[in-house]
Amino acid sequence: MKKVTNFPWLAGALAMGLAGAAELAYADEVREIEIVVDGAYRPDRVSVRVGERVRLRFLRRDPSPCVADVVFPELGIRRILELNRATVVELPALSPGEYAFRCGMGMIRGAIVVLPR
Ligand SMILES: [Cu+2]
Repeated sequence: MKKVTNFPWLAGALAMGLAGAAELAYADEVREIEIVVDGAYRPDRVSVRVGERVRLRFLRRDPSPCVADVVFPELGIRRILELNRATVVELPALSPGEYAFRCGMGMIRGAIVVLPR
């Protein structure tokens, strides 16, 4: 028999059954969601599932200094958004609930909604 050690994922899949392996692959995937910043956040509500790995890409099209930073108050995250650039915010593992994000002055707002599995 050939070396199975070259394919640890295959050995793992056989050991845990294919359903379990599919679940594992899903957990390793990162879902990237683009949010365009142009007078508002579009979309301004993003739903995710508990356990889902999520990366937000804020694409700032709006030159107003109002939107120059984005803040997630409950998560202790603040990022400067450069104009016409994507700024990535990787979300930590979150419990079900709603987590606000807003511009530095709180004038435009959005929310991440974490749904239970
Ligand atoms: Cu603002």
